[in-house]
Amino acid sequence: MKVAVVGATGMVGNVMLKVLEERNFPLTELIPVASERSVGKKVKFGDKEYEVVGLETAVSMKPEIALFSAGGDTSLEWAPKFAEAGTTVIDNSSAWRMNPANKLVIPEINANLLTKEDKVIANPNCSTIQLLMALKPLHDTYGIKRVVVSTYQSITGTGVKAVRQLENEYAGEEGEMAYPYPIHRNALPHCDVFQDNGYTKEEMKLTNETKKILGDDSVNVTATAVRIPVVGGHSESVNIEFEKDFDEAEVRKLLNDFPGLTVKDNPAVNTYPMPIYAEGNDDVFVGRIRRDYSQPNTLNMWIVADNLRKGAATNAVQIAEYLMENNLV
Ligand code: A2P
Ligand code: 11C
Repeated sequence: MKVAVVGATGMVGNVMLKVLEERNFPLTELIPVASERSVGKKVKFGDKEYEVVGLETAVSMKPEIALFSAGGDTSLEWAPKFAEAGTTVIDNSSAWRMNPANKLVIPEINANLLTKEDKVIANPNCSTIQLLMALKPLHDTYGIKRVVVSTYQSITGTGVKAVRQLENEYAGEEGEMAYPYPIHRNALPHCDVFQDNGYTKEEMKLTNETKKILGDDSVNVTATAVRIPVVGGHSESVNIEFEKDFDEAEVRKLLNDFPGLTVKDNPAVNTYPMPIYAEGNDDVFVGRIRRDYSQPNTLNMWIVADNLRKGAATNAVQIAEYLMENNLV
């Protein structure tokens, strides 16, 4: 299988290469792709080095699969060109996610929707993926009415520029700003851009992508997305109101039995998920599971995942694996 990684020199692209290697993805050829600035640079993969090529060259090499993480504009312009050449694109940007013609896929939840005709497949937003991994088994059992989620998001979600901003501020040095305010010793209730309705685009991704992935417009999500000076993962405080009442022990079992989810929850010994432990893991971690006594049929929990892994690279590679295993490319 010939695979292109578009954005191979970036934060997510780097992790895509690592995940492809770790999971022994059956590559016959790797095509690392980046902007013209990076053409000719070398990228290490296994014990080999590969030369970065530009987009035009990559299309002409006709890879079977292209994993894209080079921003929405690059995806909008180039995903159709790859698709036209017969390549199946798995796109990590927000460009195609809400387009009715494109599938929005978390393999554990809805990979069964994929067909050979899907040439541009969207990878959901990182904060949506980890939320939905925990919501899905509970929605199937108790029916979700409403979710209130507050996120605590890693600066790595913004990219290399944000990591540099924090490093500069930590060192007391001046530098380029990724955010409108300092991020060191701060919390910004602001991820992605503000929309006319007063919510940020990141918050609306949580609302809209959830309905599409669950295939259920009746699930209401309201979100506040916050950037904090953390690397390693996104955390989410989640309050869920169900149609039916639940049993707490059953909730834990449903979560633990769901592939890719790990329950880490033992307050007696201070066990709960945290980004420093989620970092580098492909699983989504759930803890602080407890009934909300302020209203019926309502649960609180805390969800943490490495946003560059299950939130981006791992989910994309899992989609590629599914396509391959089911002869869809
Ligand atoms: P480059 O390193 O050449 O700029 P991040 O999100 O970490 O900033 O990474 C973005 C990734 O997307 C990088 O690999 C970057 O390549 C790539 N990229 C950005 N703009 C383009 C473009 N116009 N064409 C191709 N790749 C791009
Ligand atoms: C963040 N979720 O942490 C973003 C990063 O829509 O794919 C990815 C943005 C997106 O800010």
